Amino acid sequence: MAQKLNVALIGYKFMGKAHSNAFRQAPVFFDLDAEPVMKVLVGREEAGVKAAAAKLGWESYATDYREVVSRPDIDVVDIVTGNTSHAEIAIAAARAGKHVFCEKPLAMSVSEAREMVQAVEQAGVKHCVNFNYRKLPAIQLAKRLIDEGAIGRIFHWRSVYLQDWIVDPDFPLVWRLKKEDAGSGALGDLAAHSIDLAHFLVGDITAVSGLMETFIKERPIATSMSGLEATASQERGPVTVDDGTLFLARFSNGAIGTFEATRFAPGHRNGNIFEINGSEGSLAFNVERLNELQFYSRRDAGHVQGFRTISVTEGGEHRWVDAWWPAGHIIGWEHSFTHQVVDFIEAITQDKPATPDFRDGLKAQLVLDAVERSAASGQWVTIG
Ligand code: SOE
Repeated sequence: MAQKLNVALIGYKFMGKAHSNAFRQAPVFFDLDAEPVMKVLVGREEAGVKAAAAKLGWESYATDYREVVSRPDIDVVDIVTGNTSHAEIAIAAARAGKHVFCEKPLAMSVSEAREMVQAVEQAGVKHCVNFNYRKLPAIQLAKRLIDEGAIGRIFHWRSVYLQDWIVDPDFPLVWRLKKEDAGSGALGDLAAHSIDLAHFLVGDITAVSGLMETFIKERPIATSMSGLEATASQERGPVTVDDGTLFLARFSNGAIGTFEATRFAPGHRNGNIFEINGSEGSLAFNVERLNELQFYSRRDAGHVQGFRTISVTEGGEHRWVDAWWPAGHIIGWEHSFTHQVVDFIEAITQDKPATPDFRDGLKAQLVLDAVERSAASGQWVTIG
């Protein structure tokens, strides 16, 4: 592994921890053509970024991303900042000739996402948006089964993405609940994942009819946030994003879909769940059981027909698992980030497109935008 790829990670909180872990694990478990070097961690607050760099294993830290993205020794810029700065940083990094890896949702708006696509394509750098659930072995198996025709012609996509971390009305008003900081709420944070999975597994979404609701209109203003925990002050402020969003969708191949995303589903911590029904069978998945894929085949003999649970842990059969543990020795949520890093490094070293890339990010952004417009107007919105 002669080649080295020096990485700069911009942002160091929840996602910073997940991405740092992925860069650390990737060369340990996978045989890569290039070694990612955790060169510099960037954050605006010096004490915080310094402590995070030491804890997460970065060689150094910096407080200004502008100086870092133009450094000649940096090859890859990974962006895990709040959504408002994705575009600015990604465009600066692309213009400086760096490969760009960015958290989801790609941008705050369709126009920002378009500018980002233009910048990376003009610069000729590799680009990737971290819709990490694609990088689970079960999702890759679902894709393979669909491509092999195992479920036939797809009729239905049915997804729910259920969380409950803000159901308490006194949960603080964190950045994720402010439109100016997050873009949208459950829609951009959660439904964006379902949209990307639907694009990957079913096909392009062409029209949507949406409904968005904010149940708790005001909350105590947050003073700090760590992961999905936060502390608050006495002062209150308005919630300006959706707490829950539902939408109907049409796909270009004739399939129809329903999507639900909410942070108000008590008991569901991270229920990224979907089912796909086709002429020959069905597939079902729940991220809280991410080592399993449910498959029903109409081709099975009648006396054994029923959903089967496939343990997606067989080396040689299921993607990426060879690199980890023997069959049945399950993997977790964080592994999807490592797989994304592995694929991104391969895209760079083998000069092939990364997946999902900024165009996929833009495609998801177009749907997010269409859902918001549809919810505001009460009309179906077509995606061009
Ligand atoms: C919080 O809602 C969150 O961490 C999202 O931001 C992630 O994208 C999702 O994968 C899990 O939940």
